Amino acid sequence: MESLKKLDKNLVSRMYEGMLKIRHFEETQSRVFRAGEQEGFTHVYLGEEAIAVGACLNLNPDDFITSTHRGHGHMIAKGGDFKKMMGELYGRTTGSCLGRSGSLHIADRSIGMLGANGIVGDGNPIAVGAGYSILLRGTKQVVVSFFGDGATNQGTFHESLNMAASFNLPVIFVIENNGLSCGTITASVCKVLENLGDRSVAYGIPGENIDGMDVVEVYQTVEKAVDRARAGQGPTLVNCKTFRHHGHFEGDIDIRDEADINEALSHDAIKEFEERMLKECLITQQKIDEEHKRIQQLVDEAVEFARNSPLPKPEDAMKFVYAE
Ligand SMILES: Cc1ncc(C[n+]2csc(CCOP(=O)(O)OP(=O)(O)O)c2C)c(N)n1
Repeated sequence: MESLKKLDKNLVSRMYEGMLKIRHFEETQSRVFRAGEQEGFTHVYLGEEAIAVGACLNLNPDDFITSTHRGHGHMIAKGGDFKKMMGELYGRTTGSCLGRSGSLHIADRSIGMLGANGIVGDGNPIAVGAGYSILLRGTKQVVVSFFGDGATNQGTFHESLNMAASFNLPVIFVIENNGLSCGTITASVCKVLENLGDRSVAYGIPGENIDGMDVVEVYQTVEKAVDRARAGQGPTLVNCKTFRHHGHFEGDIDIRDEADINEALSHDAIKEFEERMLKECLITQQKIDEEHKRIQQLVDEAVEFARNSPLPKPEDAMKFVYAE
């Protein structure tokens, strides 16, 4: 593992802050959702923080991301505002989609977050569309599409990679490979699960298989892919191995063995990053404790803001509906 001292100090602290923001937001989201404070479904990103943060730290505000049903972490990493996000999760008018999207379709165009998505594999064609628009407009923007290992067996994955490769589109396809697709162990339906990045060969583009629990490795791999994309050299596929802490959705039965979960939890991306920073004297335990507290307070304020925000009015239900 590379020394953190070789990296820009500001980058190291942004990596840490980004991961902590997702961790505290999602732990709180899990708690308030299970307490019955919100409607619908919610899938949290706990455990996978290093992927969204490592990837998005390479992006500019006008770059785009597409996301999945597990989208809160991506939105936070792209600069999502806690209050607008909690407002949305509570279905309030102060939410980033005015309370109409909830968790599964949360979006914020002002930060280039084109949307979480309830349809598995559907972020990829949207990313290709955004990439094509960049090509037509002749800008230097890029798109990062996040999706799970389960989504790599959807037709949309293959169609999207083929089109992005053929047109040299500036899209980085990032697989969040937690080895599970709801209650299906993905290895039982996919022979190349470990090295899903090798599927890039079929489309003539570069592919990487990396440790998605190491924010530095994710950052550096996506950095290369973003450089290629901005230089007009086309897409890259990045397979990040990771572990999700909770069951598929909040309230779901977890199909995994408790011993396996505990073993995986002992390699937590954030804890290991804190240990690395402490070992290299880049942070003190006191500062770590203060950071956890500071970020939890921001989340708590966002929850209070959302709880006190108005619900949409029934008579406004047809507003912003484009088709009848
Ligand atoms: C087209 C489609 N098929 C099935 C589902 C039901 N479904 C929701 S999430 C999911 C599993 C997705 O697994 P993966 O892509 O690996 O993402 P993860 O949940 O592991 O982050 C499935 C099958 C769906 N929402 N959309």
